Amino acid sequence: MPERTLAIIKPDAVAAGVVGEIIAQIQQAGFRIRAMKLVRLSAEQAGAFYAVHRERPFYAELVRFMSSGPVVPMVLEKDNAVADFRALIGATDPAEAAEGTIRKRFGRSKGENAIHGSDSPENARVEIAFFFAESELVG
Ligand code: 3AN
Repeated sequence: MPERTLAIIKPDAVAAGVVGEIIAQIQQAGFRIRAMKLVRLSAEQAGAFYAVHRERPFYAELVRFMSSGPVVPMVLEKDNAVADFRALIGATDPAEAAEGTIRKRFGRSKGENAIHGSDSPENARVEIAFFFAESELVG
């Protein structure tokens, strides 16, 4: 069975109006979208999603940013989805991301870097359950 990962198009990219371009790149790279929605996270929800980072110096800024506007979480499916999606999005810092990656194309800074991707299959399962009920996964 193909692997699943969680992607989130972040508030900077939604505000910039590049959701369509990012989805096109994801689909052209061979990922199937199994679930997707537009949501505005509360600070509490953003804080819970990024709880593993709560000791990091950028945590408060990360929570503020991720709750600053709508985001587009989606469940993506493909063989090797977690690693392949991390490659498609590029390094955390857009300045260091490889040419053609989503963060290189659309990210502005380490914080406002356009898109999130799960970093392991285990975290993907937890992150998918954070946003979607099993009944919302289709196709
Ligand atoms: P990635 O999303 O590439 O796995 P992590 O897990 O190190 O990166 O960090 C989680 C999120 O925290 C990043 N996507 C980014 O938005 C934010 N972040 C990471 N480092 C910084 C930083 N130095 N300053 C501001 N935000 C950061």
